[in-house]
Amino acid sequence: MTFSLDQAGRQAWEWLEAASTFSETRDIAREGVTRQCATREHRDVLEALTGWMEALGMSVRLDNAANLIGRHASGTPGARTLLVGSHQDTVPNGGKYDGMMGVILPLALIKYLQEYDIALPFHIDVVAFSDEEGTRFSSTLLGSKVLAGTFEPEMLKATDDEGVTLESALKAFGCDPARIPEDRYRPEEVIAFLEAHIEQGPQLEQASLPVGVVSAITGIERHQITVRGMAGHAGTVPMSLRRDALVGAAEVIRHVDALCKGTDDLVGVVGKIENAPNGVNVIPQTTTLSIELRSPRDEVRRRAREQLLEQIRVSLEALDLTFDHAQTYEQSAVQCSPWLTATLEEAVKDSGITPRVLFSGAGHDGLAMADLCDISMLFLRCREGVSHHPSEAIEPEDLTAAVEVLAHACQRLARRQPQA
Ligand code: HGY
Ligand code: MN
Ligand code: MN
Repeated sequence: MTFSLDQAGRQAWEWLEAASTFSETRDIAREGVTRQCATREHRDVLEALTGWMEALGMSVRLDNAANLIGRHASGTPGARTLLVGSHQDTVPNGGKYDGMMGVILPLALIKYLQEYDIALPFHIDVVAFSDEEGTRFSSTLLGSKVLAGTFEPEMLKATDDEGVTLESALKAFGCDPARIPEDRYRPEEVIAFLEAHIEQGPQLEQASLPVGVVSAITGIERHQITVRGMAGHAGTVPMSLRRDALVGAAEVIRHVDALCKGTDDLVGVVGKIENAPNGVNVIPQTTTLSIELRSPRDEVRRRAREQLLEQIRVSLEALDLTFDHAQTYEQSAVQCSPWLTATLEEAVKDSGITPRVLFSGAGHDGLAMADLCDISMLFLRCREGVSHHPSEAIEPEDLTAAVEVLAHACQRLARRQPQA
């Protein structure tokens, strides 16, 4: 009984359904999936992945940043490695496919390659990165930075909402964070990094295409602003004397929205806000909010940052409010490698699909992996472009198409390898 591409697609679907059950939230349909770095849910999903990988004859290891790495070994002496994979973690109440689909699809591919005795002159390492979203520890791209050798040790001091440090969480997970530097890959051993991921946008669905190929990944920066005013009795302080931090925060939010709506190639959001003392009858004293700016052009994003900070300063001064500002993250935009993107385009054509090249407004592990090796991405259509939401959905048959494209891509990569 052969294992057809359709069966590979169905196998991926079943594995994804099973993986989605490892979630803090129980009612997945209504609440989505919540699985954060170095948690019980993370451990449980790695246990399942390990079982599926070992059943495929893969060797499996956990590195010191809780990345799970399964190797489909090549018999070619001195073989280099094709890295594939994505992140196991989700945003709170996220979808079933953002991240995990990029881990599962390569497993279905490997099962298909084995069934048809398609031997490759390179190893395939499938990686479930421990943390990409950075939800628990504000440690965006933690897992991929470790493999790329760009992990900053001070990240280990980051704490979650309960004050648990990343370092202690990794130790409790069975890792030795002090040895993280040993987990980097050496550039000379790696052919490239390929990530399959849902588009998280509407273009492929609008074009009625199951897959697309990525040309570049957006640059991202994040800031934290704390607006400081003066708490007081909401009934007795005259309006003209109030120093209301939340009114100041409203000005910040308005500036972010107006600037991004008025600037091409720029998007932004105030995603998190904390207000204190947050009493129904108390004038707010401090309001802390996150600001995120994204652009495919770093100079646009940086110019917008300067404009925004000046607008915030002027507005808060006029309200007799002070503020603290810290930039908490910056990641430059990354171009995918043209040769690898072209290889994926050819593989899409080999699969009988019209190639579509698109830009990613979402960040991905490729942003970090680009410091190690050439990268590119295969996007899959997602329903109405919805992501970071419980209703994130894909078409099962698109998994079949993606396995076929990845199989053609591997065979094209094999033909490119120098003969041993
Ligand atoms: O934020 C992003 O774009 C990604 O989902 N981490
Ligand atoms: Mn995401
Ligand atoms: Mn993602």
